[in-house]
Amino acid sequence: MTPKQKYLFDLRGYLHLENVLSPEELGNTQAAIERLVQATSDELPPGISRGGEGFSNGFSADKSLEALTLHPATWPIIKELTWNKPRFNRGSLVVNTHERQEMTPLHCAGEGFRWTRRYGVRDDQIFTNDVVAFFYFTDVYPGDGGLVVLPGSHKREFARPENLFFPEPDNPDAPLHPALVNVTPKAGDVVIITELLTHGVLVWKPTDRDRRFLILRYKTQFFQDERGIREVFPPEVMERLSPETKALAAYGPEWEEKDLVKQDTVTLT
Ligand SMILES: O=C(O)CCC(=O)C(=O)O
Ligand SMILES: [Fe+2]
Repeated sequence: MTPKQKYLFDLRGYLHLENVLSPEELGNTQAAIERLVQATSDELPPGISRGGEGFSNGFSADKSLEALTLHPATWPIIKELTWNKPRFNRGSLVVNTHERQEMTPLHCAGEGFRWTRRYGVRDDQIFTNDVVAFFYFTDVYPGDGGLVVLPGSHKREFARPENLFFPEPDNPDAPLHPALVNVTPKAGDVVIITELLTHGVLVWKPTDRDRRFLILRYKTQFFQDERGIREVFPPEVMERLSPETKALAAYGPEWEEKDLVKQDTVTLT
């Protein structure tokens, strides 16, 4: 990270990177997503299912999407934040439409299991064991809705008073609390957060456009959640992943560095 990125990520708990995808990357990923959206349930690649608002394991639908797990713009940041011990553990594709009328309430990692999810700084290095990269394929404009964050909340020390920020949770037209920021990425942008950051999702207002983005989640390679070590990708998904993605998704001990991490740029084979 540049000194400016480091300062802002530490201060606010998120980074908004603009124009990360090249026109070619954007075109290929948008086309792959459109194919998924148009597919009948029988036509979906094995291991991908429609659920909620999007596609579980959607990152594995096409190599253009899978390659984003190791994108040259985010890879150095993911490595840096996890102290060179990253493990990719989830990749859902979201298609957020006007049809869903309730907001996703503010939430963050660490509210229940406070001590397993960490954010901290030591020797000038930021560390977090819960990183999320949101890759956007459509534009978000102010007033559309979508992601809201509470900058700085990844360092909170007290429980958030209920209803402080959304006294009228069912009113989509209520003004946004001034402490909250509605992040408005454009197609090709990436937002990186530590999941320790308090965030939520406003109702998507446009009726003629949806919000399409990929959620790529990273932990440390030795992180175990409350349910212990689990294989997250079903075998039919694992089967079609490139060796580099499999290596990225692999567990490993705290004292070992993956070969992949030694590479500045990784190309899927
Ligand atoms: O829909 C969004 O922008 C955020 C979803 C979310 O809260 C998450 O993936 O952790
Ligand atoms: Fe979240």
